[in-house]
This record gives sequence, structure tokens and C-alpha cells, in this order.
Amino acid sequence: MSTPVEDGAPKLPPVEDSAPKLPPVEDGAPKLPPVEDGTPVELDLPLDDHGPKYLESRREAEVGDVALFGVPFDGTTSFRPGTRFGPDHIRSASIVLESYSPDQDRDLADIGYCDLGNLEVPMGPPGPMVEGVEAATEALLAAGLVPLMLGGEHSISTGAVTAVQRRYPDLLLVQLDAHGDLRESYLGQHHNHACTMRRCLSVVGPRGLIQVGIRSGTRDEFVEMRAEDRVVEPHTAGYAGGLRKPTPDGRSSGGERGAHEAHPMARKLADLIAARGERPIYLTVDLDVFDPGVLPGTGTPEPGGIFWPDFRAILDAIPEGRLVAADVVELSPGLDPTAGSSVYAAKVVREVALRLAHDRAARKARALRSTP
Ligand SMILES: [Mn+2]
Repeated sequence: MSTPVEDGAPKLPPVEDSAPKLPPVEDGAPKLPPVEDGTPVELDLPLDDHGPKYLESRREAEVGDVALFGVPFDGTTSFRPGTRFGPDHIRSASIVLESYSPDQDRDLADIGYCDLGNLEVPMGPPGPMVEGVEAATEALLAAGLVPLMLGGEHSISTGAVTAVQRRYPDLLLVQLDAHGDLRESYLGQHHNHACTMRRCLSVVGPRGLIQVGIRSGTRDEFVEMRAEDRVVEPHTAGYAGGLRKPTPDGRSSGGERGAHEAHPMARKLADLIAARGERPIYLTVDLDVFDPGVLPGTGTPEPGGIFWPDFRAILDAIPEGRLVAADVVELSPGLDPTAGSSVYAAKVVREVALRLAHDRAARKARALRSTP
């Protein structure tokens, strides 16, 4: 079981940042109440906030927010660079979206969310970038925010996962991706985006990773993923696009949960999550998990990917209350002049943000109920 620490409670070991420091509690002295949701948050981070914002988000963070931040890094991209432009294109494209999600029957207008802008990270070798992302994610968590990171290439995930795992030691990482990303090193780089899950595995441990949608990798990668029973492959899972559980009156089910049970990939994901116990979950969405027919704007497209209804079912397969952080990476907007890929990515971000906010509220309600 995890012990989620919310709202900037100072329970973490050494945090050398803006985390609020409480005075030592004297015998009999009343404990300070947890910081209330909506309290303004001061962050001392290298953030560039001059670009566009995601939909109607606030720039200023408040305790309890889902906090979007971009990491415009594509220093290790092997084939076609351009993901450094991903975060701002997601924001610009978000303008075509409504804040309401009919899939979830939830609305961004009802949640607290902010868009902090882009983290300033050095281009070139990825090491300093990974450290910068880790420190930033750590600071957001300490301030009582829920991190939602926009890429950038996939190597940005390692630092975020490391910081989130420190706060949630039994963290489970769910990866949506076309690629296994399990190389030990690639093109001489330890932190290449083809190695991201190998790096993350050393953080979350062998039972801490589930890989969904993988359809490209070396034979060794597939042998490992299958032997560890941690992969949901599109083809072997009995992939079938499209589902909507009709209600008795024939309309679609809207925000009703349970849609994943009718979907083979999502059902398998639910089984793999259940087999690992009740753990907090970090969701990393490499957008190349989608079929290049619907999302061509990514550096390493791979035929045979998922479609929107599959994504909806997969998100639904994550048990309520468990999602604690997420990222959406590998949009390379220059590769899709229609901008359709950016809109797709922006919609993925909306759905994930809504789930993050809903799950945080669910955890909070649970914690309140268990307090006498
Ligand atoms: Mn990938």
C-alpha cells in the first residue's frame, strides 16, 4: 500500500526547495492543518511562461492543481527531430477543444488546473535535462500539485518518474507506446529516448512497469516483456477498435465506467494492474502508440497502432483514484502540416488532466472518510 502524501505536507526527506517548512511541533502543540486547496503556490523554478497556455488554464499554481508543464527537449531523437515544439503546439491546438469531455462526462471548468509554461532545460546531452525535470517534478509534488508533463521526447520521463517514485515508493508505471524503449544504451547514450523504459525499470523495479500497445522492438525486448508478463500487445490482445457500451435507451454510455471490460487490450491491462496490487500509477503516453493514420506527427511512426476508442477504454482500465502523475510525449508537430496530430495530442492531454483531477479528488474523499 502506498502512503500518498498530498498538499505539500512536509513528510519528505531532504527537499532543498520552496517546500513549506514547518516549525518543530512541541509537546501538546496543535498540529498545523494541511494546506488548503486553492492556496497560491510560489515555485522557484526556471520556467519560461511567455508562450501559449493550454485552453483556459491559469498561469499561477494553486494547491491541488493539475499542473501542466512543458519540457521542449529533443536532444536524443534518432530519426526526425522536432518534439521540442510539441508543448507549445499542444497548447495552440487546444483552442479547438471544448473543456467538456463527453467520454468522461467531466469538464475542465470544474477542476483546478494550471499551465506553468516550459521548463528551461539545456539542449545537448540529456543528463542535465533529466536532473532538471526530476528537481522540477519534486518541487511540484512538494507544493501539493499533480504533475502533467508535456514533451518533448520520451527521455524526459525518467526524471519525472524518479521524483514521483520517491514520493510514492510502490509506484506502478503504465507506458502507452509503440516501442519497448528497453535498450541499455543507444547511439552511445544512456538516456536516449530508445532507453527510457530501461532507465525507468531501475527506478520502479521489474514488477513496476506495464507496457501497452508495443508493436516494435528487438526480439530480446519482446522475449523480456512477455516473460515478465508485463506487455499488452495490440495484435495478441485481440485488438478491436471501437466500442461504446450502449445504455438501455440505446445512447452511448457517456462517463459511465466499466467500458474497458468490453475491450480486449483494456481488459488485459486491468488484469495486469490488478495482479500487481493496489499501487499508485504514473501514466506515460508516447503518442506513437496511436496509429500513424490518425497521428502522423511523431518522429518514429509505427503502423498497427491504437485509435481513440481504444485509448478511451485503456484510460478507463486504470482503477479510480490511482493516477498520481502523467506525461504526454513525442508530438513532433512539424511532421503533420494539417495540425491534426497536435489536436489529437491536446485531446489526450484533456482526458488525462480530467482523470488526474478526478483521481486526486477520489483519494482525498477516501482519506476524509477514513479519518474518524
Ligand atoms: Mn515510442
